Amino acid sequence: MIVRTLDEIEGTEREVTAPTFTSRRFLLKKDNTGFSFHDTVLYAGTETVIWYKHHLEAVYCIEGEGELEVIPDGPRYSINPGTMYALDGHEKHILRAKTALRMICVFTPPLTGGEVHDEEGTYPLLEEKNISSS
Ligand code: 9YT
Repeated sequence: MIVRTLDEIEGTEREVTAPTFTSRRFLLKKDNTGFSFHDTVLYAGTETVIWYKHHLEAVYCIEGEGELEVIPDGPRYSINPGTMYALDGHEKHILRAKTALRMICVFTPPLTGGEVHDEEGTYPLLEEKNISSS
C-alpha cells in the first residue's frame, strides 16, 4: 500500500511547476500502479493550451471556477467543483481558470515525473528517470 500526503510532496521533485500551474504528483510510473495521479492547481486568471497526444487524462475539479474549450471548434464547458472530464480522444483544448482551479488528474500511461508541457501543450512519452522514490 502507498500512503502519501500533500505536505510530503510539496517542494519536492514530485511537485512540478509551470507558468500557469503547479502539479503535485502523488503516483508516478515508478510506483507501478499503471496510472499517475496528480493534484494540480491552475493559477487564477490563466489560460493553458493542452494537447495530450500520447496520454489519456481524466480530470475532476474539486475547487474553483473555469472553462474548458475544445479547439479549434468547441464546444465549451463550465468547470466547477464536481465536474469531471476525460480526454478520451486526445482532444486539444484550452483550460481557463477564472479563479484558482484545483484539479485531481489521472494519466495513462503514467507520467514518469519530470514532464512539462512543450510548445503544443503536449507531454512526451518518457522513459523512467533515475530519480529517488520519495
Ligand atoms: C487539467 C490540468 O490541470 N492539466 C495541466 C497539468 C496536468 N494535469 C499535470 O501535469 O498534472
